[in-house]
Amino acid sequence: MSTEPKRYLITSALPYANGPLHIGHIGGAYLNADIYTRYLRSKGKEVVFICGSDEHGAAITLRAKKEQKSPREIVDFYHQLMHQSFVDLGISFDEYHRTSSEEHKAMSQSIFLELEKNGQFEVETSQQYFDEEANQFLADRYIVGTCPKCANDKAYGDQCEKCGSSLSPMELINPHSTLSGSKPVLKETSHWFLPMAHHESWIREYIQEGKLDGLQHHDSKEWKSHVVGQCMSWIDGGLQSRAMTRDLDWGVPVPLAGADGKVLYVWLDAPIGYITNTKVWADKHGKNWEDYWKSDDTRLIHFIGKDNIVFHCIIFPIILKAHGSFILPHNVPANEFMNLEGDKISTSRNWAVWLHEYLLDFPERQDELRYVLCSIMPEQKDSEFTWNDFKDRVNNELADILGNFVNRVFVLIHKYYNGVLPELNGEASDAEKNAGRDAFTAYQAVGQKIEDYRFREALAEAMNIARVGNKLLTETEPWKLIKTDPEAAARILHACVNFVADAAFCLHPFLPFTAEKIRKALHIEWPSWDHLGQASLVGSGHIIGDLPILFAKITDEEVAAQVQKLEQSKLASIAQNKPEIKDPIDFDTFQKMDIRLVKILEAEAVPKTKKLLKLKVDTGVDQRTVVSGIAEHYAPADVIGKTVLFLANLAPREIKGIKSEGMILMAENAVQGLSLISAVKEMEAGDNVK
Ligand code: B3M
Ligand code: ZN
Repeated sequence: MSTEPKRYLITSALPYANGPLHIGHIGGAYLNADIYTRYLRSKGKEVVFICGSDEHGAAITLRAKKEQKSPREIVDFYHQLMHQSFVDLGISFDEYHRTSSEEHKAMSQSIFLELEKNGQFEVETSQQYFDEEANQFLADRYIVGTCPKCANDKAYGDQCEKCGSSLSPMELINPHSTLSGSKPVLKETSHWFLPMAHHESWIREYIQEGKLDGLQHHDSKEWKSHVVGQCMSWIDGGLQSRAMTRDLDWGVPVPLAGADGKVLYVWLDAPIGYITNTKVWADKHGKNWEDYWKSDDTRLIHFIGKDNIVFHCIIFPIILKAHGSFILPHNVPANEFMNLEGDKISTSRNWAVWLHEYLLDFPERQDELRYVLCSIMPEQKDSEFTWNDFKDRVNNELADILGNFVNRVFVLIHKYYNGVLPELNGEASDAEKNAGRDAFTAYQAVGQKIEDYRFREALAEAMNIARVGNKLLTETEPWKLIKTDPEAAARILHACVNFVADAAFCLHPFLPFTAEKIRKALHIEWPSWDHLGQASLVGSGHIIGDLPILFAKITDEEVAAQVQKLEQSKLASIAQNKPEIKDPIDFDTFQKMDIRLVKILEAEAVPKTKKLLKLKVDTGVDQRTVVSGIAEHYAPADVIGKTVLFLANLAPREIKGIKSEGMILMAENAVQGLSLISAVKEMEAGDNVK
């Protein structure tokens, strides 16, 4: 369906109201959607941009429990914080509502009832874990046990975060409730299941071929390959029935008799939030929400992160189609993940750059963050944010290329023409013609790249307009020509002020604050996107104003302060997240371990490995070889001569072809990494530890 739609409905994933927003969220599903929407608005399209807080599910109740607050207090706090941060960053939602609202309860219940009426659910009775002390059924996340795949003893009922396996609570070994710590019992409960397998054939065609009901719906080649790939492997793995209700006391109540204590599954209610929030917006603006959700000439696009792909490409479309009257997404341009300073962003470990903190630490510098996050957006693969890179991009690109160009042009026009744009006379030189052509090519590319969801390249093209202008100034030196060939100087500065306007215009979806400053200083209005290039934005006789400072450089001190803040948060999280004491063992088991001090006699790196050192140690009774994974923390020379803790009777293992007898014992945390352990008094190799 490549025909022009009548209107666009753009959504960004509804963030859970269980914590603040971080840069990974922004680069994943909000900044790209905002750029896309601002671009469409500038083309004069009818577009509505919808988001809101996702306020249900175990994500919320778990947070509430941790903070000893009610779920309501949690969502009220984070809804407000997130909404304000979005506004402050210039993410231009038309509506930001919430799923704990009355409007949403009404919308999601009515959709549930319609599905129920259409016979789309199968009610199944099954055994589920129940906590007798807390007197409630346990959501998957409330059950912890040992992972059957990797033996991690802190695996959750839905997933093991250590090995990444997705699990069901029944698979956990030795499950216990996180509410009371007790061992849960199995108890019978009924739920409304969506039999997804019934929908397999059309959903496969929809994803793989872009067809719906035999008609071309979208071009699946326009979908990102990682999105299609993830969906197909899910479909190929067999679509399982999924419960659309839960036994929980926080959520949208199931609107049926006999369903007391049951709520809608959060992944049923949350995407319906897009619909509710569209209706909330439409009601405020005298529009009909159904035009946006039930009319084939609407183009629906979901911006999300890769962890939400199957929900938006498979489960929600099945719900929409099963309901009968809704349209399906035209595209779901999911992004991958953004890492931070060499590590995964993690809310629980507090390893993140929090948006509200950035906005406080760098007031009025939203566009700097928008610029960098767009430049490193994880469109096709995971990417990484570092503060040094942030500094380099702001200083070397925003300040030195864009800021410098705009500033030079304003200074020269004020200096030579008192701010009044000169007349055009004489024949343009090749340099001028080339610059005009290059700028035109660049701004045509910006729009095309945005439409292709290639926001990094689109931004680079927009910046190229400033590069073209800088190059023209450097090549032609109008400050010299002003004496020898004033007509040429006038033409060049005339062209350059228009490059400033064009660059600012093309950058406005990306850098709305900066573009607005430039627009105001130029005393112009923006054209429609499609009119750009047809006529100059700034003509002879036009008077320009004063330019405020666009970008201040990021200093080394600012970078150091941010890096230090991250390190401190890591320290604090280490203090909070000490490993729990393991299950008891008896004294005999302990006695079986031969722990002693050994002296390291020799050490060398194991070739072709990064982590391993081959050590020769003196155990007091023999000398032996042991391979130890400490090479990233200790150089060979640093360990020779040290007397350290050792487990001597670990069964020998072969590591990289070397027979390793025993194990050097080490302390570990996330800041120091690994540390050898020595005795407090002067002791000797072979001394027993008990
Ligand atoms: N709240 C998951 C997330 O924040 C979920 C998205 C809902 S979109 C309808 O990653
Ligand atoms: Zn595991």
